[in-house]
Amino acid sequence: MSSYSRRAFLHTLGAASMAAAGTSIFPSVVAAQTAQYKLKYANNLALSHPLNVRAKEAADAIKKETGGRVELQIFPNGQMGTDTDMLSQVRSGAIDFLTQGGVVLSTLVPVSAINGIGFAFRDYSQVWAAMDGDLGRHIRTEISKVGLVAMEKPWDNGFRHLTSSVKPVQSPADLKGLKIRVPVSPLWTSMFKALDASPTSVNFSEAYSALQTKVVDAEENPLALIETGRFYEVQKYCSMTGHIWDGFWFLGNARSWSALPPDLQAIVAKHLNAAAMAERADIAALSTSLIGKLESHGMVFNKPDIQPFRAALQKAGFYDQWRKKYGEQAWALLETYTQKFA
Ligand code: X2X
Repeated sequence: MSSYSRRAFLHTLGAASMAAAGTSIFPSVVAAQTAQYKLKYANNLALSHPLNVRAKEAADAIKKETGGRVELQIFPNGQMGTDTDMLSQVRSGAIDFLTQGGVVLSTLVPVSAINGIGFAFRDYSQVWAAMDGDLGRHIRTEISKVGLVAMEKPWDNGFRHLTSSVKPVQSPADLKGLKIRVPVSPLWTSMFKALDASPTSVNFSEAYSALQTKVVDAEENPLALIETGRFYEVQKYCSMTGHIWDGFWFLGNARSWSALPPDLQAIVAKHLNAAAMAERADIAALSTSLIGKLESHGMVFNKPDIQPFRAALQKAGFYDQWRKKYGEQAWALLETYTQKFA
């Protein structure tokens, strides 16, 4: 992964120096380089992930429609640091935008993890009804209280599945003592502890090496990330649990956002939200088409019955505990879109 990011970086440098060399010959290149608003956008995903592919399309469309006044500069692949670092940077204004999972953002905005309650959503129709509806609106309001602006449409990360280098997970008993990497988030740790596993919080940029060096034996992520993050190189089994759905909020620093005149804000928001919709379709397609590809890389798939996992969480008091933490109002919003937990 690191040689990949170095290549991407060199490629970027190459493009920049070519543009610089061309400036005296092509004055239009100079114009393109002097955007009035240069907005730095960082994320933790590989360049090949649909999120970066669609973000690049949005950046091009924004540049075009604003006549070069707004330039969205993309820093993918954790180039700006770990998830925790990037969250501080977007709050301080060192970067202007960040896409971050709601469940990770919860270290700052607790309710943003509520969509990650284990086995809450049955399918995407429930997910998008909730996230584009009242639940998403409630979370965005809470996000706005910490100096951040969330674009209206969350992007998809996906339904998460378990991977392991030691054995397939077929029932809750297989999780007992399993050393599993989870993102830095209280909800995740709590859920895997309730399932009797042994979770360790690791930022995404360090997850691959934690698996490679066997600090942990397992991790969990949507298929698009298992593929673009090359986890199949260090993981053998993939158990299709779909235990958590999480998406990415497109977060802006509130000061950077309000520095943009309203007409430019409208253009930026329009293209980012449209890109989110396109990215959702990409992920939905990949969530089935990638199985064959990952099998060809040697991964072995199984599909456990999820009822015993849900029952184990219930029995461990997981749902009751988080219902109390989020409060009745937020919990009721979640249950408007999912089946009831009690
Ligand atoms: O860290 C992860 O596993 C990731 C990339 O899926 C999130 O951002 C939650």
